Amino acid sequence: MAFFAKTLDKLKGALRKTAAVLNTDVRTLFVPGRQIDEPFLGEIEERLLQSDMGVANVDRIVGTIRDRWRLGRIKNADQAGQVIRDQVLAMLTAPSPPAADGGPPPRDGNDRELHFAPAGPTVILVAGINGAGKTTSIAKLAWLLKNELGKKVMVCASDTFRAGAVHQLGIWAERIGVDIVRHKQGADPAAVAYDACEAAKARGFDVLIVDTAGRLHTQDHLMRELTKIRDVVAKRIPGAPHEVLLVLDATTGQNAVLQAKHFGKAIDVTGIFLAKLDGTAKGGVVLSIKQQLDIPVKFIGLGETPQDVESFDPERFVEALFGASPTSA
Ligand SMILES: Nc1nc2c(ncn2[C@@H]2O[C@H](COP(=O)(O)OP(=O)(O)O)[C@@H](O)[C@H]2O)c(=O)[nH]1
Ligand SMILES: [Mg+2]
Repeated sequence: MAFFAKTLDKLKGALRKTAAVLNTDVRTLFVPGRQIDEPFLGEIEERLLQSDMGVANVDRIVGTIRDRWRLGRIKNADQAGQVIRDQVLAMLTAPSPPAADGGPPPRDGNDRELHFAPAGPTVILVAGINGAGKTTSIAKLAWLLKNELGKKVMVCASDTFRAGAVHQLGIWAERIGVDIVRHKQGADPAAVAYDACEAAKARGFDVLIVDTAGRLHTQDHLMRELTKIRDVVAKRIPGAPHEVLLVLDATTGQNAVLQAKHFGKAIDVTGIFLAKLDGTAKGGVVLSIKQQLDIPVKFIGLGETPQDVESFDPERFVEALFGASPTSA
């Protein structure tokens, strides 16, 4: 299926702060010829923790380096760097654990595809907390689907809560050249979604992307509102919503992981749009998401314009962070 990518330099630029923590700064430990010792392992551990990849992942990586060092299989800092790189890639692509009854995993954390309806409009429901980057990420998706896949895209302004939200989506829709269904601020968000579904069907749209108000999992009435929107689209369009994308703000690191846990309990999240990966040193959070939630990260946001987006690809991610594998060079 479609895979969207910018140049590797663009991705590298966006990830440079995370890379600085994970790699460049680690590299400063990597004085040529520096040998591995316990203080070195301590410094590595601290760096990795700073990237917000999560304690369990850090323990595993540092543990692997320590084991190989004690066995005499690796000796110097460069070899340790190679282990970090390989471990990060292995963790990001690890198969999902099987279900308790031995069946297939309930969700495939490596399924990074965007799933389309076999016929009729595909509905993508977008959720997240205030300011996570939902509306901007919708602009990105609309841009990609229209320009890269030639889809007929409609957006739905179901964030009727925040002042200016309908207007903000309207501006993006106009700039990108996609249709929008909107009511006034304060309108019932499910009613807007209802109208959007009818319009998308009647007018033969390929994709309908539904913006929603920011909410916290603790706001029961707002979580119910979200499930109401989901139920409305499910009744109007078979199989909808085909994707429920949770937008997370990468700059919030471990907090983003917590939010995802809570949202995941309230609504069946099919994928994560990890926004604001540019300009944060907490890019290691993709590892936490993988390890703690196993919800696939499908897209990453790399800036504020609709073009600043790409599909998440673990190999590209690792290459952007650590450079090409020295063994393959
Ligand atoms: N640097 C950067 N900023 C982003 C990204 N995505 C969203 N933003 C900014 O985050 C802020 C909140 O975005 P918005 O889409 O309004 O969030 P919403 O409340 O979840 O709809 C805005 O200033 C956006 O420009 C991203 O990928 N990178
Ligand atoms: Mg918004």
